[in-house]
Amino acid sequence: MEQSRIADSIGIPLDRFIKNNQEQFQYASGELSQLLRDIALASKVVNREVNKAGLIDIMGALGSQNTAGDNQQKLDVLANIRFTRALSKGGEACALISEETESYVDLNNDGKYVIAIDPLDGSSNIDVNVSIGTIFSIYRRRSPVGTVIQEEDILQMGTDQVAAGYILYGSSTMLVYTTGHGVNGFTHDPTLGEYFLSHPDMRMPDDGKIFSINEGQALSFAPSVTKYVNYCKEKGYTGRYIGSLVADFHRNLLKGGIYIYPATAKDKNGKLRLMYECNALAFVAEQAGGLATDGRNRIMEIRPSALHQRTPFYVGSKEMVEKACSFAD
Ligand code: AHM
Ligand code: MG
Repeated sequence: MEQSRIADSIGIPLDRFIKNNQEQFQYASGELSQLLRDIALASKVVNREVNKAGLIDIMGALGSQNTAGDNQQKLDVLANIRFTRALSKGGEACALISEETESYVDLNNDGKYVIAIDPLDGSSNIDVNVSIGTIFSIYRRRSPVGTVIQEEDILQMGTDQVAAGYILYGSSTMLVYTTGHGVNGFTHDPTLGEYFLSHPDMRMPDDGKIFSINEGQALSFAPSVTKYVNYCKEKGYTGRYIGSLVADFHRNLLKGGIYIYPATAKDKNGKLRLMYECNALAFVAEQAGGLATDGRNRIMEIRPSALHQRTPFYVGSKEMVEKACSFAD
C-alpha cells in the first residue's frame, strides 16, 4: 500500500479496511474478505470468553487431551467451537484443519477455501492470565467446488497461503494479518466492539537484540543451537520467553528478535505444528521483511505430509535468523 494511503487509513475499522483493499486480492470476489470478517467476529467472541476466564469457572483442564497429546483446556475447546461455527455459518470455507481435531472437518462443500487454525495457542498460559493467541492460515481449495475434498486441498505448502494472521489476546487484543501485500495490525476497542487499524504496514526490524527460546531444554539442543544461544549471550542480547508463540512472535515483530523452537530430546522434530502454527507466522514474518526456517529450509516450502506435522521453527528478524542458520551442523 502507498505511504499516503496508509497514513490516511490509521484508525479505520477492520471491515472498511478489508473492503478498501479487496481489489489487491487476485480472486477479488469478496469471499476472502468475508472469511476474514468471520474470523474477526469469532475472535471477538473468544476475546470476551478469554476476558471472562478469571470470573467464571471455565478454566482448568477438561481432562481430555488433544491429538498432539497436550493437556486441552476448556477455553481451547470453546475457541475451537467458536471458530468452527463462524466459518461453517459463513459458507466460504470447505474444510477446516484445527489443532483441536484429529482429522480435518468438512464445512460447506461449495466453499472455495481451506482454513488451518490453532484456535487458542499457548495453552499452558490460559489459566495464569498470560497472553495467548489464535493463529490462522487461508488456502484456496484445489479440487473443483462441489466435489469431495482431496488430500491436495488439505496438505498445501505455506507458499500456497492466500492470507494468514493471528489474534493476540494480550494487554490489548490485536488482529494482525497479511494477504501477501504487507502486514497490518488492528487493535480491538472493547467499548465499541470493533478492530481499528493501529499498526499499518508493519515491518520487522532487519536485526534485533532479543532471543526467545526455552532454555530449560538446553541440554538437549543440537550443537548448532547451543552455539547460537551462546553467541546471543556473548553479544549481550536479551532473553525473553513468554511460552505463548503469538506473544513472543508479536513482540519480536515490533522490536526485532528471533524465536526458536528447535528439535529437543522430548520433541525430536520440534514441538510446533507446521500447518496451523508455523506457516501462518512464516507468511506474516516474510511479508514484514523477516524470515522463517526450520534451521536450514524455508518453512513455507516444506511440503506437509500430515495434518499435525511438527517442525523446528526459527522465525524473526532477517539477520538474526540468517545468523542462527549459519551455525547449522
Ligand atoms: P500449544 O499449542 O499446546 O499451546 O503449544 C504451543 C506453545 C507455543 O505457544 C509456545 O511457544 C510453546 O508451546 C511453548 O512450549 P514450551 O513450554 O515447551 O517452551
Ligand atoms: Mg498451539
